[in-house]
Amino acid sequence: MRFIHIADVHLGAVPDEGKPWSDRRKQDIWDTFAEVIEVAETEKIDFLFIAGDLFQRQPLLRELKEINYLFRRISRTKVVLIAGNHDYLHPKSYYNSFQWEENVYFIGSKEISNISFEKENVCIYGSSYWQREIRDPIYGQIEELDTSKINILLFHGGDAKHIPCSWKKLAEAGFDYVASGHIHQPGSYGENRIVMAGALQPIDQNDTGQHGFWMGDVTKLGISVKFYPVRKCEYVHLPVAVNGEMTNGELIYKIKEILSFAEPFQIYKFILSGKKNPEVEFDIQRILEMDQVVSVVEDFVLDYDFEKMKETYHNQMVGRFIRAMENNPKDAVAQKALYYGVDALCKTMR
Ligand SMILES: [Mn+2]
Repeated sequence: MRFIHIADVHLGAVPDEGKPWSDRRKQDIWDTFAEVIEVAETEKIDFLFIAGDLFQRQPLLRELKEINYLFRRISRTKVVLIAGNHDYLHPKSYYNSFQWEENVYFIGSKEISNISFEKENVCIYGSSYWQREIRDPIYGQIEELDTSKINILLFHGGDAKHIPCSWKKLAEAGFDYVASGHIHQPGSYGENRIVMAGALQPIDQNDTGQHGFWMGDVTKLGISVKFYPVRKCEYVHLPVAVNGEMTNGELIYKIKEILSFAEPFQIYKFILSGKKNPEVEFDIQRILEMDQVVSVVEDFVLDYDFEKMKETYHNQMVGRFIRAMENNPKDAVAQKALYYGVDALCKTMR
């Protein structure tokens, strides 16, 4: 049985709001979903699994109609989906009353239930969110499986507030494939029997690395499944070393040079670390206005000459503070406290 597995599409999300590329990213999310639908058609896929959070929030009726139209285009493919914590089954959710195409199977039960497909000898288990958080694990709910069938579980969660689970325990439950969602980084466990799809496209700047969909083949003899990246956008977190000699112009030059080698689909978060001369002002706003820069983290300390300051400000607060801090253990926390303290005191003197 051939399948495609996606999760966390988050249709309706507006990534990097306020940035010039935000609208394009919003549209990319819809376009990528439509592209997956086309792949399902050309690859003659039997099952499309959507493991929760298809929508960023409660879906609008017209949005459900849009995706139902896409599902109609792949009438040979059976679409099985569950609601996640973002698009959970609120009492007023349009999910509750929507008339899906015949090839669409929405598993809306609170507890784990299953749908059997006799012809394909497949049994698909799953449950939906009825609220934003579920703190109970699911193991007690999984009944004994009919091992003559290909058993599949659609699962959304994996952190403390969203159905906590251990992959090891889940692997022991005996499913031929567990199609998971919620964690936005893709990954697999237990010889690909358990796959976390990852967000189809990154939803915010913390969704670093590659994103895409999984396509595979599962039989009673085993599973083969592969990740297919869709490279419309990739967030990169890049540390940039600064030092006490560095001027603002040098930093700007360095950032521009990095960006000149960037792939067009990359968006950067720069983490400035190291030491900065207290006299130098970095123009962070200018960096933030560059193309392909979403944020800048100032993670450096100011480069003070503490020995010299001890002498110069011997009888003043700064001098006394530096001497007092010398009694602390020489660890990273004490170092930071020293820098922050001196910095605060120097600001009052300027
Ligand atoms: Mn989720």
